Amino acid sequence: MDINQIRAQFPILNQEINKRPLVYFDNGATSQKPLRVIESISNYYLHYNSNVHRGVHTLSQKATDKYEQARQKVRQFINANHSEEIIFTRGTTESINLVAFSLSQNFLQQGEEVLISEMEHHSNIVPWQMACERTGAKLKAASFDEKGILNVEELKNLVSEKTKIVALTQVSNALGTINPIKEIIDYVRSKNGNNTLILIDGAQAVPHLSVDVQALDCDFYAFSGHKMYAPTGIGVLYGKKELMSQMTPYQGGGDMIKTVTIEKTEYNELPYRFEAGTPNISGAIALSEAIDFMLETGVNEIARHEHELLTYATEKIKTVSGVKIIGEAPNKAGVLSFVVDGTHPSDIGVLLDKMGVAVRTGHHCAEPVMDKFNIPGTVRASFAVYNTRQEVDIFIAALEKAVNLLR
Ligand code: 7TS
Repeated sequence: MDINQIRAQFPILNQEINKRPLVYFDNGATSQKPLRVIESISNYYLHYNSNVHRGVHTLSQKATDKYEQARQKVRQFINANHSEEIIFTRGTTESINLVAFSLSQNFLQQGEEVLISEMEHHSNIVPWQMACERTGAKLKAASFDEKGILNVEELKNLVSEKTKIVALTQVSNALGTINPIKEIIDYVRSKNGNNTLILIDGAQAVPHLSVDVQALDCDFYAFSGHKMYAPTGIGVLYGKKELMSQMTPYQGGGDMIKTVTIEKTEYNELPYRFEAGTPNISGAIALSEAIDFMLETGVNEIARHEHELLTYATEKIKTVSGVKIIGEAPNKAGVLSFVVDGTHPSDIGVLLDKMGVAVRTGHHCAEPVMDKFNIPGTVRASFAVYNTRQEVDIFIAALEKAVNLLR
């Protein structure tokens, strides 16, 4: 992998922040976009902007073709069986809300249970709390240990005949932990067959690992475009066809219907029954371009590079006095969360920014994780394909300076 050639594709990286070269380590929040992704959006608006699935005219047909080709691209990327199983959404949050809302209409019932973990992002907690409030079902959560490793045995013990839904993150955004989701899915299937539905939150996984939804045998898989080099406002819900075709639509409106009378509506087929209204057409097309970028770079190469940066940064940060890493699972994606004795994470974040280094500070929308460690938040450096060891060196030097200033 030629890192200079990769960096050249991300013009935004070539700038100074507070008179220092930008070091962008906030990829867990959102990644930067390569030029080809940005150009795919302007190309759409310059040459074939039009609404999809509606017009007989040439531009509308072209827009529709490109939008549907993007669906095919996503299908191949995660190895779904059918393109109807790919629903375009605004992102992971909307994908999970769609499933939680729809299942609370005609699947989940009083006395049944939804099982999550304590390391979920709020968007894989709150929609299930809402679904439980609507139905009278109960939310249960498996814990994790002081290293940030999911207590898999505890989770398995929480699976009973009452468990209707298991919703788990593949990679924790706050800890970096990669969970053994295949082992968990296999266990749930062996115990409850298809009676328990399984949703995987792949927001932090898809940008870093190759994903095969058929091999996983999950029922739903949710992810966001903007963390994998695509724009904001586009995301994906994968759902098994047999299931999704029986589920109640999440939103009503144009495109999701077959026929409408004032008295009654017949819903459209998949995937359209879950895509009410004009979708994010340019976003889907740009997501397809981002997938091409990832495939051409090599998903395994990206993972290897990020893992190398994580290992290097983890070693180096241990030399900074007072640093405690939050999340020390042996199997981690490129997330380095930490606190420093006697300092507040946001003070560190502000000082790092003054030295050109962008990190995220706070609870990372995972408050139960912070509660567990009894901390208000962490500083989080998270890596992407374009980051370098030199940037890690700059970050560590800046961190040392920040810590000295704050003490
Ligand atoms: N699930 C996980 C594991 C996430 O990390 C995020 C976003 C979401 C769901 C929600 O994704 P969205 O695209 O719908 O917002 N995580 C973060 C983060 O760590 N910093 O900013 C957003």
